[in-house]
Amino acid sequence: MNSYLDIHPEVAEALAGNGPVVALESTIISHGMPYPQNVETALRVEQTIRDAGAVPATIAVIGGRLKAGLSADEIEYFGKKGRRIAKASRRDLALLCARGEDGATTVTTTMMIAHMAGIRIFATGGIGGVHRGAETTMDISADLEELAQTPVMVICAGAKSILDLGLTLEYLETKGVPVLGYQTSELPAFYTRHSGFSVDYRVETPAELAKVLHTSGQLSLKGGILVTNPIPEAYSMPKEVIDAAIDQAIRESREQGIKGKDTTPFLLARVAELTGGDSLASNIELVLNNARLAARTAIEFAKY
Ligand code: PSU
Ligand code: MN
Repeated sequence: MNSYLDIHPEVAEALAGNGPVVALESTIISHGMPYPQNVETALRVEQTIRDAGAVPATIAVIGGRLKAGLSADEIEYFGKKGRRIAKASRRDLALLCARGEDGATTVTTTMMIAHMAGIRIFATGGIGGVHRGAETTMDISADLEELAQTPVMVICAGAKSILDLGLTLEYLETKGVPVLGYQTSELPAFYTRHSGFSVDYRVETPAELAKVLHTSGQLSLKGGILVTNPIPEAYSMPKEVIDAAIDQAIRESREQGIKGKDTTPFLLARVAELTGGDSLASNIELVLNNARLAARTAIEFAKY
């Protein structure tokens, strides 16, 4: 086993007994939501997974160690430090470990560390993708490359339209990543249930998701599987409101010359500010919803 990896005892015990485990990312805590809602949400997400009968493993880099499973104090630390913690993508891991530094794991690095630990299912809010204007900026999230090469099922609420959803789907197709819709044929767009784009396959139950993941392993396919789970109707936001905020945030990011790894956190924070507390409440609910589906899927997967 990787000598930089620390698996939390509760997680290690579950994995040793082939029990259900769900990985969670830490960038959503440090960069995705404001303090203290980020810490409250991270702890509620863990509790939701436990209540459903699975074990949560929040993933992060702390002092150069790759952590699969955090204590409540470590989650508090990430939430309080917020955007002062480095956002860690694939290119950053060796540097952070060599220097003994902290890093908040994105979808990319959470998938990597989950895979090192032997965790197959990961719940989050939204993934990175092909940004609008990528035909000139070439801003394409490393998340898509990781989905192409790491065999973890990522359960999200689709992608925000800060991205070009059509190009994101094209990229995933090129890379051989199946995009599944949970009880929907339409790709959900994070705050809203609708995007106008189709998913590759509609799946009805956690048992079916688990079977697809198991089968992918049986076939020795190297990549991941993307599951898109629409936000519950009661918490979804009016499309016009969210679209207007996203358009304004993108305009401001261009005016201010925001680039590279700062783009996504800038847009997320600005959209949240422009839409007030509404988008934060929706964001929290969709993450809880994804955690529940991931826990139920992990329980089905543990039967294989
Ligand atoms: N999209 C969201 N919420 C998030 C992220 C994206 O709706 O919190 C975070 C995730 O950690 C994701 C990362 O992996 O941003 C993508 O960043 P980039 O676009 O720089 O690859
Ligand atoms: Mn980028």
